[in-house]
Amino acid sequence: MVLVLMSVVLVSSLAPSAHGMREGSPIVIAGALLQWGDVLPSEVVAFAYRDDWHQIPVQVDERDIREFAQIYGSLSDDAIGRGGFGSHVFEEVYCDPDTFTGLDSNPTLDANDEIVFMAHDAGTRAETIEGPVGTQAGSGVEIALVDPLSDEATFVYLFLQDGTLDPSAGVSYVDYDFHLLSGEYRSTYNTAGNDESTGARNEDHGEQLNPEDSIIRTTVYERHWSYRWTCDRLSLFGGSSLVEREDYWISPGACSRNMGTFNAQEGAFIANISGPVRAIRSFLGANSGPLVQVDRIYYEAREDVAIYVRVHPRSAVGMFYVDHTVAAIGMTYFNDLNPTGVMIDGKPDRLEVGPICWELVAGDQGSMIRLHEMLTDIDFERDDLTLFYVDDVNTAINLCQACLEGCREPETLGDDHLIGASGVWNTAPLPNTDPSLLATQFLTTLTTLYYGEAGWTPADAMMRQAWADIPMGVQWTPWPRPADPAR
Ligand SMILES: [Ca+2]
Ligand SMILES: [Ca+2]
Ligand SMILES: [Ca+2]
Ligand SMILES: [Ca+2]
Repeated sequence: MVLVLMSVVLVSSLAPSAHGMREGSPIVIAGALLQWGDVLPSEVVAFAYRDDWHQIPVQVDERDIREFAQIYGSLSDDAIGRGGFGSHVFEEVYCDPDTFTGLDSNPTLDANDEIVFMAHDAGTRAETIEGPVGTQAGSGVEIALVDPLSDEATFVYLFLQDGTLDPSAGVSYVDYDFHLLSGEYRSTYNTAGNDESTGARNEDHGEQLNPEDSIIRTTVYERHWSYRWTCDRLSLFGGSSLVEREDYWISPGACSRNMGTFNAQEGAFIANISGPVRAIRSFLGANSGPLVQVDRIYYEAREDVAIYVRVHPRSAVGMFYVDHTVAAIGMTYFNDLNPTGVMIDGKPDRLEVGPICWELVAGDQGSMIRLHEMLTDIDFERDDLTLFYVDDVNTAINLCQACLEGCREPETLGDDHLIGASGVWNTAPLPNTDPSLLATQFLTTLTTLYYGEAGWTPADAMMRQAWADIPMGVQWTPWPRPADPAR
């Protein structure tokens, strides 16, 4: 693939020896922490001190409260214009001027906006009281990152700039090209999920709506999206795609609901944001759960996926699972119940099943870790959660099909195999979690993915599990400190 036409220069910041600095992990700070008064997000710049000041990339993502109906594109006086999904239901979301979500109603850096930089870009404590060139005197804030796992502290300094600096520091860790085949999002996206020939609501097993050719690219991994829910390519270091599908089943082989049916009906994008520190792909709509929300946040070597399950009662929660391509044959699959691993070779394996915390897929092609977490007030039992794992090129499990353009015949997307396919399977019934149906309970599943070089072992997964369990301490103080002696 020729990369010379890329609009930004992707830069790698990763150093193999930087494990103690939580390599690949972001630090996200709420605007509420900073007390600069009315400043614009573009005024914020970040520096690390390593014998001298070095500018590091920083990003501000604005958030605001929105009515879901607005995100679907319904006018306030015409709530049924695009289906009226989520009228009178509000949530704080990422802002995007190119979707119906629109800009933050407060253009300054306000309390719910997020400032993000990478933990491993931090440096030492500044040995000077002179701020960096291009910054406003008296605006400095020292952020101390204290890692309880190592008792080490590293430092990042935020400043307001004078207009001469670029907050990206001239680099980009991730580039997201959201490309809708129909054209501009607001004028062409079929948020109502209507059949384009009849104008009626599309069949749930009907044609896939709103095709895309969207790419997320870093120096470590690349993802390609063909529909709102469908990532049909995930490659590491420019290699072949290793993931054939990331799909949903209510139980293995049950195709009444899957990403094909999600794509066929109503949905909307909340926000598409590209770099320099992270990209955000945030969207809504899973059949009769129009307020089901997915936030996928992409860093250079990590991806955070939050699925806000907002839906009427269902017979089971089900599972999101990952299925690999034949290019993954030869890799090894591990999880915390099966740390010795099994070979991904299309031949069945014997695994301990039960609730799992982490998964690792590693081989010459590179390594992928998935950490699993759940935020909920539903009383799930430990036995409700189990492992789904199938490695079988001749699987007897029914694989779902979807209607592509024109819907002549439903087709199996990708291949006919389950290759090292796995996921966290929640077999418990799901109570009402849809706020538009006056739900009183909630469920959010969180998955943190790390991508890296060949040869990661369970120790690499356990270290990242520890990072998730014991967050980095973040302390801040004005800089230079008033008590600092003049030197
Ligand atoms: Ca805001
Ligand atoms: Ca704002
Ligand atoms: Ca096997
Ligand atoms: Ca497959």
